[in-house]
Amino acid sequence: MRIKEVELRTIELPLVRPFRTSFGTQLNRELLLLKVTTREGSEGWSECVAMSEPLYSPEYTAACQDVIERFLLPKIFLQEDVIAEEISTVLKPFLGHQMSKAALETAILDAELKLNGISFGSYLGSSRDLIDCGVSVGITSTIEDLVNEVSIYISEGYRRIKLKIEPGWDILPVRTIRELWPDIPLQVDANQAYTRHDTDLLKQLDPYDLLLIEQPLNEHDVLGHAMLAKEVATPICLDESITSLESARDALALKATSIINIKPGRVGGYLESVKIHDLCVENNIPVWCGGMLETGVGRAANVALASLPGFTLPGDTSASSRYFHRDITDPFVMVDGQLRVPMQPGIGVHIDLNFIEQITKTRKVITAP
Ligand code: NPG
Repeated sequence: MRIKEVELRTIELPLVRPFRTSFGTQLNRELLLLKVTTREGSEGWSECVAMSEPLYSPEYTAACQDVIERFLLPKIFLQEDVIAEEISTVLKPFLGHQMSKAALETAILDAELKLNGISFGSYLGSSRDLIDCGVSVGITSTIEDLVNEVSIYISEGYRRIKLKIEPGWDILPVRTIRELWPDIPLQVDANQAYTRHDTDLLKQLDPYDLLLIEQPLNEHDVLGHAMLAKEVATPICLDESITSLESARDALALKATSIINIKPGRVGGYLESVKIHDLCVENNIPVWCGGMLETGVGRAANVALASLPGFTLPGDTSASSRYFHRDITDPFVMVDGQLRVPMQPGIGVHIDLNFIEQITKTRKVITAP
């Protein structure tokens, strides 16, 4: 393919309710949306999952736009023939910036698959039409608010609940939810809020039959996770620490993680995600698909990824209504706790351009030389 132009837009959507994690509170979702138009007449869409501030990872929306415009796109424009599977190699000289690279690769892959009439799911290796949905529940002001929110999700049919935790908001919320719903698959996510000194505290989660504790320690403390994993009975699952196939391989070798959360943005794209999936399948390590408060554009591709055979645990792949009053695509509607994998070519969803126009903060079109 030859690229004709790339449109970079920042959009902002209010969240249906504030989402508090150990690193901050989100009221809105600001994100960068990419549209790649090719000379062959195909259009590819993606969203860059970085947040507006570098709190979850070092990347943030404005920096992503900058690195895409300043370094990544000029490099891609030099390619005679742009092929999605070659993008990560082409961009390898630029260090880091996984979310920016993932966004570009995904938009190009979407354009390519649309041109060839292939859906994301079949291209990635989907093994089912429906995926199980989990939901991630933020830290609330009171236990009562938490119970109310979890009750809503359970009545909507979510098949797994994930509670955000931090020091001071851990044992009590977990005990409360477990006592009220003894059978619901339950897990927790600390987003790096604890240290190696908190081992005894984290051991106190063991009686509550959790599926996993996600990223309790700093992303760089892979050894600390391996040490912790020997002490606690609940499986440790890494998120922020896994930024590539190599880091996944190392974390598994160290026994720092026994389950992996695969987030395509965090690891540089869907192709790298499939490689991590394959590595985990070879090693009998369950994986699940993480979420970054995506709109329907990112969700479509995530749902396709989550339908690969190694994704044996429900992901943070919730219905559009969990996040937004109105989505920028046809909404993802959950039926009986499941979402349907889009079957149309590419990401396979209809994009609501009128609505996108209404929520656009900035728009820039970069034309290939
Ligand atoms: O359902 O998309 C979702 C949110 C899932 O909890 C979730 N994401 O640390 O995994 C995380 C967390 C997150 C949200 C991280 C926003 C960064 C930004």
